[in-house]
Amino acid sequence: MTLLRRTLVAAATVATLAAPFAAMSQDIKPRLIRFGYGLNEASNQGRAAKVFAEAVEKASGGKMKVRAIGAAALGPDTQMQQALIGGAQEMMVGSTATLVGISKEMALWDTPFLFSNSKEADALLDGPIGERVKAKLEDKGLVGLVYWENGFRNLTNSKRPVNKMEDLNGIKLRVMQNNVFLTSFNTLGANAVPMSFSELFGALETKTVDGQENPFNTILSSKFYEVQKYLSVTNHVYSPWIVLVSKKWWDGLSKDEQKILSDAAKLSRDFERKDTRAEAAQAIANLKAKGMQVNELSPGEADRMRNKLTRVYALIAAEVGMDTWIETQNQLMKIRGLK
Ligand code: TK8
Repeated sequence: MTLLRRTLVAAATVATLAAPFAAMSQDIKPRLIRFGYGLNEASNQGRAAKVFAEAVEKASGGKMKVRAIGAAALGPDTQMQQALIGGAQEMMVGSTATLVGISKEMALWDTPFLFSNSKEADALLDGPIGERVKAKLEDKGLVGLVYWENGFRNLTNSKRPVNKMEDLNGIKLRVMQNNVFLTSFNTLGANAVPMSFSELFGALETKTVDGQENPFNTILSSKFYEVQKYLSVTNHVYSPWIVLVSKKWWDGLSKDEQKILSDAAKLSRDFERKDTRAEAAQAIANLKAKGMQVNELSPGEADRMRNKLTRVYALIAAEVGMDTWIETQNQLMKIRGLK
C-alpha cells in the first residue's frame, strides 16, 4: 500500500466511525427552551418559572432544558410575543392584556369586575371559555398552555389617596398597552398612558407618570412602594398571565415532548396560584410596613366606579364576539350556582 493510499483508508475509517458519533451527540444535546418573563426573579412569576423549568428538566430526564429569563431581559411582553411568533424564542409568560393586539378575544379578561373571587376566575379560565379564548391563539402562531394568576389589580399613585372617582382627575396613570384599560381609566377621569411594564419603575421614579395599577404581589416584588405613597384597594379587574409557546417551534416537537411541557405547565399553574394567593394575603401588611398609606373604597364609591365602568362592557363584547360574551355570563351564573 502506498503511503497516500494508507492515509486515505485511515481517513475513511475515521469518517465512518465518526459519523454515528456525530448523530448520537446531536441526539444527546438537550433542547434549549428560552422562557422569558417580565417581573424579577424574586417574584411570584419568577418562582413559578423556576418550578416549570425544574419539572420539564426532571420529566425529560435532562433532554429538555428551560432557561428562565426574567426582568424583561428578552424584552417586554409584546416584543417576546413577536419573537415567539417568528420562532426566535420558544416560550414566555405574560399578561393576557398585552396579547389583545394579536388575538382580540383575550380582551375578555380585561372586563372590569368580571370575577368576584379567585375561585370564579379558576373555574372560568380552566373551563370551556378559557379554552376557547386560548385556542384562538393558534391561528396567530402561538400555543397557550395554561393561565397563571397575576391577580386582582389595585391602584397606586404618588399624589393622593383615591377615595372616590373624582380623586383620579388629572392623575397620569400608566396602563398596559391595551385599549380596554386605556378607555376604562380615561372613563374614570384619569389621564391614562399606555406603557410597557419594563419602563414603569423608571417612569414612576421620574414622575413621568403619577400612578399605576397592579396586584399587591407585583407592587411588592417590583418595589413600587419606593416610589408610590398611596395604595387604594379597588380590585377593579382580575388579571391572568398566560404561558405561551411558539407554534412554529411547538409543531416540531414530538408528542412526548409536547406532553412534558403541558404537564409541567399545569404543575407550575397549581403551584403559582397557591404561592400568589399566600403572598397576596400578607401583602397589605407588608406594604404598610414599607410605608405605603392604604385605603379601601367605601361600598358606595366602589359602586359608582363599577357602574361607570360597565360602559366598557359593550366595547369588550364587540371585541370578543357576542357569542363568547353571552356564554361567559351564562357560565359565570352556573359557577355562582344561580343557574
Ligand atoms: C409583566 C406584565 C405585568 C402586568 C403589567 O411583564 O404590565 O402591568 O401586570 O405583569 O405582564
